[in-house]
Amino acid sequence: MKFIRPAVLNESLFGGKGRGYVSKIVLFNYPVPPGSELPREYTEVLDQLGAKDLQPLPLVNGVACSFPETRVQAISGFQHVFSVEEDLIVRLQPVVQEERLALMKSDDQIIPTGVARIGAPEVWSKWKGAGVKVAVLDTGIDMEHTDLAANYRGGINLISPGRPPQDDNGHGTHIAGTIGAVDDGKGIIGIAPEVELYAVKALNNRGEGTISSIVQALQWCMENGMHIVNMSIGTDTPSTAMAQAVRQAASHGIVLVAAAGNDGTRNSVDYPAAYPETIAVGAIGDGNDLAPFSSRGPEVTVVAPGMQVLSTGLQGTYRRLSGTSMATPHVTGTVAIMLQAVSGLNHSSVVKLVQGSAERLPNLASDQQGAGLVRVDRAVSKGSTPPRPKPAPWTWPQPRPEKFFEWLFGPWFGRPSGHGR
Ligand SMILES: [Ca+2]
Repeated sequence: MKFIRPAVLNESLFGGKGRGYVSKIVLFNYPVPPGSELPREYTEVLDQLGAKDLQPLPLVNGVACSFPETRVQAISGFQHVFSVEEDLIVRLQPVVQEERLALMKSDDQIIPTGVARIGAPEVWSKWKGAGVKVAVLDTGIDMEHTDLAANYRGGINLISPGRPPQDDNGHGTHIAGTIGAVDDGKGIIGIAPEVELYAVKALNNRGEGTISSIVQALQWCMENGMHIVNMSIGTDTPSTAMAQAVRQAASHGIVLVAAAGNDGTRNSVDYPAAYPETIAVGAIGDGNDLAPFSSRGPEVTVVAPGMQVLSTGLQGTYRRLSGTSMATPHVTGTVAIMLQAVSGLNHSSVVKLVQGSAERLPNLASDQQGAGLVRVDRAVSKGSTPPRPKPAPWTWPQPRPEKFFEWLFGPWFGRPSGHGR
């Protein structure tokens, strides 16, 4: 289970909203304007029902709030209300810690095996992701880590508003390292070592956030011009609010990359990965076999290395973690390189290029691997090849009518023989 009933959760998560209250997301039929003011028709409805802790969610024409449990049934009967859902908990995809700390030599830089496996070193002479903005929607980023600081550009903390989005869990920092650890001759190197990293902290120190914090995170990404959002998070319950937020972000041109999930069974791809607008990423091991925990289903877009992935940890450390969470940033880094290297890409052509350049693995079914193993080297060369001009379709010669007989019988009647006499 990846969620708990919010009545219990919100008390533990955000300091308590009072007993007998439940957290809901109410979506309206008409827009909720940006800013803190809600239209009067909406506040009247919410006031009548005793709602409190209102948080507007303009991206989805909604509001997150808590209601007295006794009144909650009445909401959906009101005019203007499109839908009501629980503000469920969304978690980071659980990880398996293989080894607490990886010991690193101080004068050597390691290329993690997954980074090498997808062909990143082959493109670094030309492309390192410069100018591409990547949001890590997660527990934050350790912005002081020596392998990340140079690429860190800012972010937002939705758990403790006003405070920097410093990672207090370690999950987001590990993901940031795979995407964009710097090429400084020390530690590790990420797939796109000159990318611009942004921390969008929507999960607390236990790796828990809510649907409403994910919606707010995506809104921030749209307002701040992010090109790609890495979402190594999930829930097994669909949400109208999250689906709408994902659709809005994608139609805005943002590429969303999400972890398929760690349930390891058939038809178990989590949301948001299961939404058609996201690139859903499964995990393989060091060989070409599927990681046993990797969720399967028709929604899987591609796979990437996700076992014992070496990357950055808190307080300047390095550690190895396993999970589809760790596979996902391999695809995010790949998309960052693609956006720098291949001109004229839009949301749908990015997804097609990721699929079209993937390496199909011989022993895996398509619900396990999608289009195959993501390959940044192939994506870049396939994407940069100018399209071959199409041969003109062959047609019958069209003689003018007065020349028809000459054209038809010319070889036999009256046409100069053309042999130079
Ligand atoms: Ca480094």
